[in-house]
Amino acid sequence: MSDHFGHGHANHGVHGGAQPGGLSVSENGYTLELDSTILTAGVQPVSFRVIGPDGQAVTEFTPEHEKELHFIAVRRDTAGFQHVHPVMDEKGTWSVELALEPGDWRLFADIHPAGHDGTMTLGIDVAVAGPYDPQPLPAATRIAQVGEYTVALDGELLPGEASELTLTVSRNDRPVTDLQPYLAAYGHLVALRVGDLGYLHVHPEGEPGDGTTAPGPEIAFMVAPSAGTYRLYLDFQHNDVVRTAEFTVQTTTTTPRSDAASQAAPEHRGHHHSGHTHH
Ligand SMILES: [Cu+2]
Repeated sequence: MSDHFGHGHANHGVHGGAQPGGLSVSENGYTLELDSTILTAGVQPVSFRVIGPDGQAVTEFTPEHEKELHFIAVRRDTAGFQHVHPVMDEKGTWSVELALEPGDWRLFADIHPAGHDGTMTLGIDVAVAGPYDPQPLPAATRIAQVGEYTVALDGELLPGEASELTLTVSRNDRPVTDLQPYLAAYGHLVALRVGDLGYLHVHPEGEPGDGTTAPGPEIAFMVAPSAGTYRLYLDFQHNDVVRTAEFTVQTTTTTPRSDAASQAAPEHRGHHHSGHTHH
């Protein structure tokens, strides 16, 4: 089974016009089914199943990044992000604890059902009872502070193109060069599109033990966004603690290329321009 994770990620899904995942509760014949979609505030167990094309709960998954299922919870206003790894029983029911505050939440299951060709992300809405105090979107920023750690974001999100982002981790103003592998990578980045929480597949460049990827301070990712604003959540591990750095980033609206140069667009990226007409 160890053959199945960490390989072939470099180009998978990274092309212009890729649709984000997580916008559907059912896709490719697989459906996310929660035991309850009305929850109370507080820390509580949440349980669910993935129903397969045969109508039965799926019990066989191909691990991706060491886990058979990655589960993301975020409130609709992008607060309260949690990336957790539920445990499955023999009948295919998954359980995990979430810390939920009142409001409308979106839950995502990032899966690769055995026998299906590739990964998919299913998303479902849940309502958490109680007085909801929706928060405005945090301002766009390229620096995130997490306790003693500072994470700096470099690179541009280019609409419809494979875009490289580099996150640089420092602690008390010193670069962190001994990041710990966490689920077969030095960092995991989740990108959610503001407005519909479209879930972007983000792929780390390089992995621990490949002979070229250093354990910090830089972690590189490839992502292919549509135009818009994104919330980015970076999970990284250092000193045995996993922390999450959060950013708000907009795609770049002006290209550095001149009109004259645009006829000879660089060929090293963006093979699949979306065909949208600008202006
Ligand atoms: Cu995960």
